[in-house]
Formats: sequence, C-alpha cells, structure tokens
Amino acid sequence: MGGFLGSGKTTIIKQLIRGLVNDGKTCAVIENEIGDVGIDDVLIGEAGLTVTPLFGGCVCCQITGDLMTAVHRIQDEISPDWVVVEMTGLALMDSIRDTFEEYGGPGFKIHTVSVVDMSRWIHLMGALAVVFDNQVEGADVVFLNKTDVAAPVPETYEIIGQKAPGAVISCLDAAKKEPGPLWAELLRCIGEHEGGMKK
Ligand SMILES: Nc1nc2c(ncn2[C@@H]2O[C@H](COP(=O)(O)OP(=O)(O)OP(=O)(O)O)[C@@H](O)[C@H]2O)c(=O)[nH]1
Ligand SMILES: [Mg+2]
Repeated sequence: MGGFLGSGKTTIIKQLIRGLVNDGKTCAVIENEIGDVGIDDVLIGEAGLTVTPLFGGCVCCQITGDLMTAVHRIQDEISPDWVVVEMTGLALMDSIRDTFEEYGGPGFKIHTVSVVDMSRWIHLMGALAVVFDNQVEGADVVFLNKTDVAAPVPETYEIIGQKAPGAVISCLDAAKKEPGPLWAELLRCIGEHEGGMKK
C-alpha cells in the first residue's frame, strides 16, 4: 500500500487487518519506519500479527534488499495468507511492483493499492507531480481517503481515472469506517480489477 505521507495508510491497514482476521485469515504487516503512527502493540497482540520493521526509511532505495528479505522470511517462518506492506510516503509504485514481480517467486500475487488524501491531493499533484502520478499510475486500486473532509466531485474521478487507467477507484473515510466493510471493499475492488484485466 502506497500513498503520500499522512494520507491514511496506517489507519486503513489497521482497519483491513481487523477485518481480515475476523474473516479467519492470517496476515503479516511490514511497516516502514517513517511516520509516528505505527501499528500498535495492542492490535498486534489481539490479532496475532507480526510486524517487521524495515531498517532505514526509504523503501525505494532498499527494496531489492531489506524488503524482499523481510517478505521471504515471513513466508518461510509464518506463511500467512496475506502480507500487507506499508510503503513510505515517497515510494514509487512501479519500482515496487517491478521488484515484487521479479523477486517475489511463484505463487506470489501482488495487489497494489494507492491511498489519495482528498484534503490535499490537488496541492500535492501540483507540487510533487512525479511522486503523485507514479503512486497513482501503478495502482490496481485507488482509495480516495478523507472523504469526510473533502468529498470527491465528478472531476476527481475523471482526473484520477486518467492518471490510473484500469485502476478501481473507491471512496473511504478510513478514520470512521468499520473494519469489516473496509476489508470487504478491498476484496471487491481487487476482484473488479482482476475481472477488468481478463476482458
Ligand atoms: N478526517 C480524516 N482523517 C483521517 C482519515 N484517515 C486517516 N486520517 C488521519 O490522518 C492522519 C494520518 O493517518 P495515517 O494513517 O497515520 O497516515 P499514513 O499514510 O500512514 O502516514 P505516514 O505513514 O506518516 O505516511 C491521522 O491523524 C489519521 O487519524 C479519514 O478518512 N478522515
Ligand atoms: Mg503510516
């Protein structure tokens, strides 16, 4: 899961893993070290999750090293149904996807999710166009988050849709959303994206 700093990735991941665990699935979470809101110990204890902090900050620079090592270790040691990776806010989606495709190995299925902060996206798109565009372009699913602060308008879908052709776009206010619906919504979006690719 990628998306700019503070867009709501950790908030969404916390909701997703609660829903996922309620659904009887196992998961591991890989967190970057940037950001002051982590996946808290209480949640980890409750859900039986493993969090592997990556050394250093920028996943882009380290992706061929630490990240894949962490993913393989998790696969070997606990073999969860899902591995959820929170990328740093500046990570580029296409380099992450390429690396997972190259080093992930057989049986490894990748779903890329980009979180866009509705309260700041227009500003970010102007000021950090390269990062913004790359994070959205490479996504299978785009979550428009913080819709309680700024609701998307038809032009929002048009612009994001042009930047992310083929991505399934879904609206959230992750701070409020119940865990079950958010996990179900992600599965729905992934299914819709895969269905679209087969056509
Ligand atoms: N109003 C509102 N606030 C939200 C929503 N989702 C997340 N937030 C808040 O946004 C802030 C940042 O959320 P995080 O989940 O830490 O964002 P992040 O993308 O993980 O941040 P970094 O890891 O630092 O890049 C927190 O104060 C959240 O409570 C939302 O849907 N609406
Ligand atoms: Mg975070």
